[in-house]
Amino acid sequence: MLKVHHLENSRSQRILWLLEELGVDYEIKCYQRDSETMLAPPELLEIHPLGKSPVITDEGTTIAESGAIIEYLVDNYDDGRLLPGEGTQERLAYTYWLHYAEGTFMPLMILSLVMNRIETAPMPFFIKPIAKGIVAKVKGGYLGQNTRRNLDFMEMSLGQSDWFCGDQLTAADIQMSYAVEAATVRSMQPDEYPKLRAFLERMKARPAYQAALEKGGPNKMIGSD
Ligand SMILES: N[C@@H](CCC(=O)N[C@@H](CS)C(=O)NCC(=O)O)C(=O)O
Repeated sequence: MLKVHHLENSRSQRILWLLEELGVDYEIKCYQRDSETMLAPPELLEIHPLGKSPVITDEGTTIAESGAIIEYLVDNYDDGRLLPGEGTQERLAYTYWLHYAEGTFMPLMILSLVMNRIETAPMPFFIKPIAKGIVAKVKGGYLGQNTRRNLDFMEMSLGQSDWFCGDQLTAADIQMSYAVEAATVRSMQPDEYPKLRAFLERMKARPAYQAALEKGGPNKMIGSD
């Protein structure tokens, strides 16, 4: 049976959500993060050389990287509901958002997480002003400007439609969900980006999303405390 190697509080939540939307039977093997470093446990290295999650195994094949997993699952198990038709504008948008989430936006969210961590890390008092100065420079320059530009773009792209590729949920929305959730805790003020927030509310209201949460356990976004 298809197995999801699921790391707590991680991107693999969206793979569970996709499998629930597709109605595929699967089993979950859960892994806990190291409570100090937040890294995945070494057992995940036995599944894939990078030791990251998500990873799935299906019919003797191991597949890592969310985008590749999503493409594999849609190719093999979708009946056409979560993938726009070939040659359409929606299909172009689908390909774009599927790659954009991890290729463009998540690196900004990781840098954001690192900067937030440096700001609050315990360190000798005489180092603190230097560290804070570096963080302020990064946040005020490259990180802040690029994050804002990307969030504005994502908000604008939702336009009048419910999902990133139009009025139908696609697997690209499932890929985007983790990126938008990460932004809410790392980069957005509570009163900003109403369309992105409404997107997350629509996601949470879906029975398949709730079923995935029930099976995978609570999913707390890292960077939310
Ligand atoms: N781009 C990869 C990122 C994979 C990734 O970084 N996963 C995180 C969980 S959200 C992880 O395994 N972190 C634990 C670690 O790096 O040890 C994907 O989308 O699959």
